[in-house]
Amino acid sequence: MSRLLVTGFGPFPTVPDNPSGRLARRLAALPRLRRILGEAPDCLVLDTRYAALEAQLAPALAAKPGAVLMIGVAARRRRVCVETRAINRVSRLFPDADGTVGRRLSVQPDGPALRPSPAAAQVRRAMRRAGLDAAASRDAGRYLCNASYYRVLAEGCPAVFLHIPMPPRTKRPQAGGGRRRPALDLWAEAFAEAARVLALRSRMTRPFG
Ligand code: PCA
Repeated sequence: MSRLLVTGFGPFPTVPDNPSGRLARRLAALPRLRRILGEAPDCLVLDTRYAALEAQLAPALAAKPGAVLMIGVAARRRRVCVETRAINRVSRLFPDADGTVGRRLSVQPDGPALRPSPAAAQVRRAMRRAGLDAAASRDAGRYLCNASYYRVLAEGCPAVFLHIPMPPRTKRPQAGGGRRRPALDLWAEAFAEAARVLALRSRMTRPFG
C-alpha cells in the first residue's frame, strides 16, 4: 500500500505558534501508529502560505499517498472537529504567513462548489470510541485549511481534515495531585484511530492488480 500522509501547518499571523504542526509530528512518530499501519507515515508541516499549495502540497500529492490525514488549528473552536467537506471559496480578508491574501475567491475556478469527505463520519465514530468527543463540522473556513483540504479531496484517496482548538496551557502539577496528560498527547492517541480508518478504507478502495 502506498503510505499515509499526515499534514499539519506552521505559524500564521494570528497564531504565531501553531500546535497543529507539533501534533502532526507527534502523531507521525507514535509507535502505535506504526504498528497500525505496518510502517511509519510520511509527515509534512505545510507553511501557512497560499504559495505552499503548489510548492509543498502538490509534490506530496504527486507521490500518490494512499490516504491523507490533515490537521490544522481553529483557535475559536472548543472541540476537535472532523471537517466533513471543503468548499470552493477563499476569503480575501486574511493574509497568510507571507502577508499575501488569496488572489481569487475560489480555490479552483472550474472546480465543484464543494467536495465531501466520504471517510469523515467513520473517522468521527472511531475517535469517539477512542474517548475523544469530536464534533462534525461542515465549515473548514475560507483560509488555508479549507483550500488545502479541497485540493487533497480532488485526489480521491481517503482523506480527512481535523481542526483542533488551541490546547489549554498545561498547569504545574499541584501538590499531591496527579498530572493531567497534555491535550496534544490525548489527541495524538485518538488521531491514530482516525488514521486506522483511513488506512483500512485505502486498502478497500485500492484497485486490484
Ligand atoms: N489553521 C488555519 C490555517 C492553518 C491552520 O492551522 C485554517 O484554519 O485555515
